[in-house]
Amino acid sequence: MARTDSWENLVKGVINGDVRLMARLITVVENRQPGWQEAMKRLYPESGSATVIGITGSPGAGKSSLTASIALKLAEKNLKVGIIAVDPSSPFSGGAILGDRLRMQKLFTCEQIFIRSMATRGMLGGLCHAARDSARILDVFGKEIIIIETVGVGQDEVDIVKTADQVMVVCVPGQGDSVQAIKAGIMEIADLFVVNKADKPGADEVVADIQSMLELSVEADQSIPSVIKTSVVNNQGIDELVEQLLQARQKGFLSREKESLRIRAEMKTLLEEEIFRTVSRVWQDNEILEQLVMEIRERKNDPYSAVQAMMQVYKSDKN
Ligand SMILES: Nc1nc2c(ncn2[C@@H]2O[C@H](COP(=O)(O)OP(=O)(O)O)[C@@H](O)[C@H]2O)c(=O)[nH]1
Ligand SMILES: [Mg+2]
Repeated sequence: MARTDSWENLVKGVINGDVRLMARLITVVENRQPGWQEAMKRLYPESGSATVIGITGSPGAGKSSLTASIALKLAEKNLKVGIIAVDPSSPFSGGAILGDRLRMQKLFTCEQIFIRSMATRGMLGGLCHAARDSARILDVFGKEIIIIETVGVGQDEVDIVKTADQVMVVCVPGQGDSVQAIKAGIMEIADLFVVNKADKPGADEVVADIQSMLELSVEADQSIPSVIKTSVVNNQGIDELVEQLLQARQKGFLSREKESLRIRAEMKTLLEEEIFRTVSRVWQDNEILEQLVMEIRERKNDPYSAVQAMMQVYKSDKN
C-alpha cells in the first residue's frame, strides 16, 4: 500500500473534505483492507450528524429517478448530499438512463452531491456493513443527508434499510396487488410511502390500498406513515416529498431505545463477521484441514468433533 494510502492519511482526507481520499477510504473499508478497522474507530466519534434515508421498492419503481430528483432539490436548498446505490441496474453506475439524461447529468456535475454505487456481491464484510460504513464515512466527510437506494428484494436489502433513520418505500400503479408486492419486513419499518408514476392510471387506487392497509396494521400509539403521490416525469409531488423528509429530519433522531437496539444489532453482525474471519484463517491452514478431512474420511474422526476442536484452537489462540 502506498504511503499516501495509509489509513491515517485517508482519514485525514475525509476530515479535510478531500473527495478522492474519501472515496478511496470507502473502497478500503468495503474490501476490509488493512487499516479499515482503525479508520472506522477513528471516524466513529465524529459521526452521527447526518440523516440517512433508505429508499426501497421493486425494480423499475423509480427509486433511482426519485433519488436523483430528491438529491437535486436538497442541493438547491444548500444541503450536502451523499447517494449510495445498492442496485446493480442503477443508472448511477452507468446503466440505461433513457428519459432522464438531463437530470442525471445535473446530478453528476453537482458539487454538493457525491454518488457511490455498490456491487451486491462479493462484499467481504457483507453488503449491510459496506453500506453502513460508507454512510458513516460520508457523514464525517460532511454530507448532511445520505440516501441509500436498495432494491427491496433480499434480506440484505431489508437489513440495509433498517440502518436508515427514515425509510421510504416506493410503489407504483399497475403492478397487480401492489401492497402484497411489498416485502414482508419492509412494511413495518416504513416511515413514508411514495406512490410514484402518478402520471399513469391507477395511482389513487394504490394510495387507497396502502392507506387501508396501514390503518389496519399500525398500532394505536404509533403515528401513521404518510403516503405521497409523485411523478418524476411531471415533477409532481417531489417538493412535498422533500418537505416531508426535511420535517422528519427536524423532528430529530431516533429514540434512545431504538438507537440501543441498532447498536446491538450492529455489534452482533460485526462480531459474526469477526468470528467468521478468524475461523477462516484457521481454515486456510490447509495442513490441519487436510489432516482432519482424511481422518473424517476414514471414520477415525467426525465433523462434529473436528469443528469443536477447531473452535478450541481458536479459543486458545485468543487467550
Ligand atoms: N411514467 C413515469 N416513468 C417513470 C417515473 N419515474 C421513473 N420512471 C421511469 O421508470 C423507469 C425505471 O426508473 P428507475 O428510477 O431506474 O427505477 P428503479 O429501478 O426503481 O431505480 C425509467 O425508465 C424511468 O424513466 C414516473 O414518475 N413516471
Ligand atoms: Mg435504481
